[in-house]
Amino acid sequence: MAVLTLLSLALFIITFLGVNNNGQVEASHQLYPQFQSLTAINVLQLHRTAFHFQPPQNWINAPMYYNGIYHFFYQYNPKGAVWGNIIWGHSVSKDMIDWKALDPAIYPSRRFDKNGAWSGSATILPNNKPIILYTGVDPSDRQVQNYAVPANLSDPYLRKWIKPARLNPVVDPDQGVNASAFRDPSTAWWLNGHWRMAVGSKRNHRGIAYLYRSRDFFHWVKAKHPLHSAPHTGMWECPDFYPVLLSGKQGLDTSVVGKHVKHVLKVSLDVTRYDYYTVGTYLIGKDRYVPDNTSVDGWAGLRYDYGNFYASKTFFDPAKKRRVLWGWVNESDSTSDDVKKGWAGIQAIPRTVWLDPNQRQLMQWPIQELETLRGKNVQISHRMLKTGQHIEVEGITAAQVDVDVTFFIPSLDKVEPFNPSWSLTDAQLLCAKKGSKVQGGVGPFGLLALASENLEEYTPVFFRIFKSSIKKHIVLLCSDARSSSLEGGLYKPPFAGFVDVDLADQKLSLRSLIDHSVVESFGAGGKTCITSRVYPTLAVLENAHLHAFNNGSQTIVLENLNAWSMKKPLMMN
Ligand SMILES: *[C@@H]1O[C@H](CO)[C@@H](O)[C@H](O)[C@H]1NC(C)=O
Ligand SMILES: *[C@@H]1O[C@H](CO)[C@@H](O)[C@H](O)[C@H]1NC(C)=O
Ligand SMILES: *[C@@H]1O[C@H](CO)[C@@H](O)[C@H](O)[C@H]1NC(C)=O
Ligand SMILES: *[C@@H]1O[C@H](CO)[C@@H](O)[C@H](O)[C@H]1NC(C)=O
Ligand SMILES: *[C@H]1O[C@@H](CO)[C@H](O)[C@@H](O)[C@@H]1NC(C)=O
Repeated sequence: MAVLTLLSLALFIITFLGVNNNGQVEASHQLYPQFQSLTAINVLQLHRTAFHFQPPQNWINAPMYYNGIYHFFYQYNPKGAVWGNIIWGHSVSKDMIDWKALDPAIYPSRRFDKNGAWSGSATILPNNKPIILYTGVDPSDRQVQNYAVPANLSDPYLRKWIKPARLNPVVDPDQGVNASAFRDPSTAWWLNGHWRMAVGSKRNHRGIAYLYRSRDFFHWVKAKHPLHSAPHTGMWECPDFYPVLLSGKQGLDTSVVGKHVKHVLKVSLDVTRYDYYTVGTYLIGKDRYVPDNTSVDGWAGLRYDYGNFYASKTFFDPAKKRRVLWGWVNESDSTSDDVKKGWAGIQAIPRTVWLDPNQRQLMQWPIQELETLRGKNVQISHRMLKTGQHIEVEGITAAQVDVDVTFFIPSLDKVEPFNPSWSLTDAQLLCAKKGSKVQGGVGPFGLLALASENLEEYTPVFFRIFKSSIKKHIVLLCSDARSSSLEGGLYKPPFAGFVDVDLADQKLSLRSLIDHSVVESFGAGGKTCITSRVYPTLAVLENAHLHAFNNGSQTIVLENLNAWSMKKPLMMN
């Protein structure tokens, strides 16, 4: 029992590689041997984000907490801005805002990780000792699970990690496990005298989270049944399994079970490159997880974020009693652009996650610490937004801003019908069709981020409301990158998600964190989140503008808008 009060240190590390049976490394990402080890000479600053975490240069993708310090371990290429030479970069912070980079924590050095030190997670053992489980690639190119421990627990930054030869690897892929698709051990949880962890895998097209049990953390035995699996979902990367309270925003240690909680299983689906989750029940007797019948299990399921957001992990932060989600946001430009920029990949702003009172989905909100970066504030209240009207938010740094707005919808009479032939599982298709330019009934209304002076470039983030026979109202949130840049050769998708709200109060809120080349948005208080990467050519630095707009036939009231110019945190390298 004492263990339940001990805390899990979550460490989030990601793996993007597979190794095929010919022993050839095969990445989900393309490999670029010609660029892999080029040293970036110039780090281009134009689209570089200011308040989102990124290492000084090069390609990153992943994130931890222990004894008052937040640790972030990430898959990092020290030699170039494309995937390759992957080691565990390590940065530390007291608030997840200001960061200090340390020497790499883990890099290939032993037989059991000779060909790669990929993602993993951390757990805090009962004596308050952190331990990392990670995937190593051995000389036969098999994916094995290893452990690493801090060399000196008195060092508050846990700078040095050791990988004892004794007992490593702790898990070998057994008969029946595909050794080329067996990675990303989760944070372990303690239950009935055993530690448990999930490891991502697949068999044919079935995605699998294998379950392993151990008494001592070093000798692991595969359970007869996986924790969960689902057909036609492909490889499951970075499985994350944790409890959430039925009500309230407080987070829970990973080992908590009981009638007062539900469980969440998140998997990163390698085939679609999005992070999906289900809300469900952990059947303790059977040691299996079963999604609720309100959660779709697969590609049409709920996503943490409907934009660029992958390989995320959560951790329980005991200091603030919250569960924090951190995801990796890749670039939407080309590999050669990344080489020119000298950097690629940022982290989304860490988000507090909790169960929506409707118990069907999670809620997400930027950690409160972000607000310490808020500088100059501009407020606009009670303004009408008629059809076609824009209101510019002046006096803030529109390229680096936190904006939070509440719209009031005076009438829902003009809501446009939802054509039954449209897909209720593919919001992006609907956003592509309807966009911000096609006039609607109620909506499109929302924000125009990173807009150039004459609107040659802009990224609209907006709502559109439909009515249908199935459900009274269908609310769509879009973050449409199609007009974001005059530059060609970029990935400019009209990202979108549905928002599960009843509109009884006739209000919809939207918060966007705009940071040069990223627009990270939270619809309806964090019910639906979308992160877009955009690379304007005109709407840069002081030439970027921010507007609220309405292109629906129904007048909308901009009830309250607050925008804050954002300061740049310290990211010491
Ligand atoms: C461990 O870390 C502490 C605090 O930084 C330091 O004083 C001590 O010398 C370190 N011990 C070793 C063996 O490095
Ligand atoms: C094992 O995984 C690899 C990598 O994804 C895949 O190429 C291979 O087909 C899988 N083997 C089997 C038997 O499913
Ligand atoms: C879903 O599950 C709940 C109980 O968990 C049950 O009451 C309900 O009837 C189920 N709905 C469907 C459509 O199966
Ligand atoms: C609003 O609609 C008009 C007419 O279609 C279009 O020209 C304009 O670009 C739209 N505004 C936005 C923000 O998309
Ligand atoms: C991010 O980049 C875009 C454009 O290249 C790809 O389409 C996405 O699949 C990719 N996302 C991830 C998680 O790798």
